[in-house]
Amino acid sequence: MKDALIRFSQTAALALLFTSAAHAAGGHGDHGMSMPGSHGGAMAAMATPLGKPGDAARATRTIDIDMNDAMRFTPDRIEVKAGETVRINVRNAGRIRHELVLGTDADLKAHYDMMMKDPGMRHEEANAVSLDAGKTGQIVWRFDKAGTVSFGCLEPGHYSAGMKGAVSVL
Ligand SMILES: [Cu+2]
Repeated sequence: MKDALIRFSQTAALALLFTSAAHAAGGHGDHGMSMPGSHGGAMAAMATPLGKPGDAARATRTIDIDMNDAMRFTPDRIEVKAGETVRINVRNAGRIRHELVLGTDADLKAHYDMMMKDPGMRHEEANAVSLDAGKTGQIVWRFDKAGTVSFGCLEPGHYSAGMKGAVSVL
């Protein structure tokens, strides 16, 4: 356990270093990063191509997505039509906690950095579902605009291991 904690601190320190380096490098300016401390609700309220929480009664279909301990979503690519409301039925097929958070890449990255510093954090917003082993949950979401909406598992170590996917809004 002590080893694990030390390893985690190192990982967190590395993540911080990387974040600082990325900020120092600058020159992006192509996306509005969430400000530190804005975790919780801010994502859904932001004006992005993300879309918004949907009305379950208007859901046109259900899309099943599995999460597993190989740090993968299955499927990791889904397609929806602009204006469509879908029910995303998420199942944790693994033995450890996973979550599915919908967002822009910038938001997911920013939230992931926060999760690395505060691993106990749980996502309870409408754009996320956090599940213990064997559990299922749902996100009902309305995808408003054509483009790509990302999703990822922000549990420490998962997103960076490639636990991510994308919704193509056509
Ligand atoms: Cu995960």
